[in-house]
Amino acid sequence: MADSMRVIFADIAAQSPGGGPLYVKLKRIIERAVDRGLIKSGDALPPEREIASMADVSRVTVRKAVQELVKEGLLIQRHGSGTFVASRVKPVEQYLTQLTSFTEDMARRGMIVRSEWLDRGIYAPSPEEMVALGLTSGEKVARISRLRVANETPMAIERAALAASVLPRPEDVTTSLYAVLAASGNRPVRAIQRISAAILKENDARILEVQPGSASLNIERISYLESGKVIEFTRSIYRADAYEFIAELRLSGPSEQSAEAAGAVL
Ligand code: 16G
Repeated sequence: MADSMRVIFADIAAQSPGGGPLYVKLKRIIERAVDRGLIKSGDALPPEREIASMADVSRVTVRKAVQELVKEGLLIQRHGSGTFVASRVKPVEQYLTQLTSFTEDMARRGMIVRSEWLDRGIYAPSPEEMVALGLTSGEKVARISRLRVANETPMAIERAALAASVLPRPEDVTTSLYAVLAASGNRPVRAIQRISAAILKENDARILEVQPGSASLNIERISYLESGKVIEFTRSIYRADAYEFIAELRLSGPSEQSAEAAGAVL
């Protein structure tokens, strides 16, 4: 790794001929190395002083190039652990028409799914959970919070809450929550989703391996059983660069009729 880094950063003048500030040349060299896969997603960049010595430029030049690339999202900085190549993803296109689970969505695309547990247990519900899930006082809530990863790219943080009576043992969820719910006849058949834009704070950005301040799509899903009973209240934080939500829109019945009527008048 050290040798390949030396090759990448050696002789900036020869690798990036022409005029222009040195930091721009250094920036281009890092971009090219990432494009060619010489430095991969998740790889750490050598410390600033090492790059400065390999490239024979000042540390100020290195800092400026790195800062620009952090701003552009190619690199991320983690306090205390250094600078890394951000994980780059081709956005997943998600149609807002069917009630599917993360496992199903990703499997359909041939992606390999895994989750990292952030929290799992039975708790006293928050007032918001009590209202959303229609819990009575004394009832407990099962919470499962996971980082959802597809093809080794962190995609979303999902914090699901269900009545403890529905999911008495949260540890039963090993891969798919919806598979566990289906096994007990509690798989939701309908859901309402609210999607809003937000900016990632330090902690969630670190978990999702993006720079703090990056955009996210925050989704709140309330899912229902056929009977109308609420089964799941989930708040998710999706990386905005990893998802595109697509909805098909159609002219609705009444306006279609009024459009026809307008046509008749004309
Ligand atoms: C989806 C749902 C989430 C649900 C999860 C179950 C959205 C925004 N959220 O990610 O509410 O809990 O699927 O996935 O689509 P699983 O069955 O793979 O655990």
